[in-house]
Amino acid sequence: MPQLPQERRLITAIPGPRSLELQARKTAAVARGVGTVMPVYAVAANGGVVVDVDGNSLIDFGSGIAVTTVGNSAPAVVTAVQDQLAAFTHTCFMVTPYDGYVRVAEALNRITPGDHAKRTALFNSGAEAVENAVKIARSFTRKQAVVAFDHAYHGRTNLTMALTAKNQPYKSGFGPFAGEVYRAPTSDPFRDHELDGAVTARRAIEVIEKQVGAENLAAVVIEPIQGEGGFVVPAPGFLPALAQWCRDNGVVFVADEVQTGFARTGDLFACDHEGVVPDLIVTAKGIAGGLPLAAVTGRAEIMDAPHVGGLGGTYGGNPLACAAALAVIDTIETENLVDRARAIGDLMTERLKATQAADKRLGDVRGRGAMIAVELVAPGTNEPDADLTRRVAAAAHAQGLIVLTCGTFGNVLRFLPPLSIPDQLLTEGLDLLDAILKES
Ligand code: PLZ
Repeated sequence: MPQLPQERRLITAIPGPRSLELQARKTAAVARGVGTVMPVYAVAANGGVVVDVDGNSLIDFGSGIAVTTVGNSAPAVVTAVQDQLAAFTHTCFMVTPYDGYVRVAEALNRITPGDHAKRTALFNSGAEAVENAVKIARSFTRKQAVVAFDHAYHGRTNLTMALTAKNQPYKSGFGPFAGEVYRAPTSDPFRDHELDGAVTARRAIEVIEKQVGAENLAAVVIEPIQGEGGFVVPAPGFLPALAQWCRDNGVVFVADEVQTGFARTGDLFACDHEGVVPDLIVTAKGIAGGLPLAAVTGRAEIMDAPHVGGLGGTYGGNPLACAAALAVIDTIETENLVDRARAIGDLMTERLKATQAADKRLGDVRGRGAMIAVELVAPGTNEPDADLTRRVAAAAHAQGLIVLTCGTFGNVLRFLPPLSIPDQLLTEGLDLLDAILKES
């Protein structure tokens, strides 16, 4: 499809009449538990825009929650998937395999942190891959306990709900949850005022040692930058100290890079910013430009611990998703999207810091690369202002800007534009936010 006009264009109220009609049908047909942030029904998207059924063109600061990092319907992805679609759609890798899966594994082994021998296994969703990372770590260590962190998000399946911290909306009423999951304090420089990562790591390790014990602990699972939890970048030194403790204590260090991976943060992976080499790295979202794919990649001896036939699933590493992933990785490398993510981060951070200087409700501006957030608070405190956050997001939506919120306290606006967004749309989106903040 040719590139859509890269413009914000509102020709009806948001949502427009056709979207409202579809939303009524959704309410009648789709389970209520499946919510929608912005009930605007999409018909096309690329570059930095999403076009809806009413003909409105919206600026995309969400990338479908950090998925369309290379852009929606990125040309290389479309061609690769079309070719694969015409060749075959599915055989099941566990029945008669195909080279696309092997090539994705080779590519992930090459681009993920560390130059040790690695293996990869492919799955369908981030949650499924996190679960498999835990299975693999348990099989390798012959231990059972797993540690996750305050404010963590790892998914909605039973085991990953147990790893996820936040009750509403993810867990309430859905228990009992998987056992042998423990929670440790994390590093949140804005909220805990501790800028020394080693000190915060020590605090977490003490809880782990006292409440779990390394001799029982299979894995520490951590998002190197928390996503749903509020785009929390830990204090420098926190991740390296935790990784080192895991190495010294026979514990598998699992980095959940489902939201941070594939150039999003201005490096290929968020672990790269501090030279952290995880034993296992979990990826999904940005890996395949919107096709469902996820992976666990890691040290060969750990990955090879489960017995033959112990890992898999009907669709894991589906050929269409693999074709997409190969095109995504190629696009990131040939179009230098790591640099593009950094440039987007610089532009957004500079603008948002200027806004912050004049508006003390912006308690914190943070993030890395094209993963940037603003935490809204009562001026001069760190008391969350979820109501203001809701109002700003709603006003942005009404004006054709797709923004998402996050954070345990619901007071963080997060920006995850596709790396294919032109600067002029970034600037227009930030102008809109400035105007909305002034009126809110
Ligand atoms: N790990 C770090 O961010 C998914 C959740 C959206 P799946 N985050 C978006 C929602 O409300 O369901 C995520 C993540 C991290 C794991 C996951 C889970 O990935 O592909 O949604 O299963």
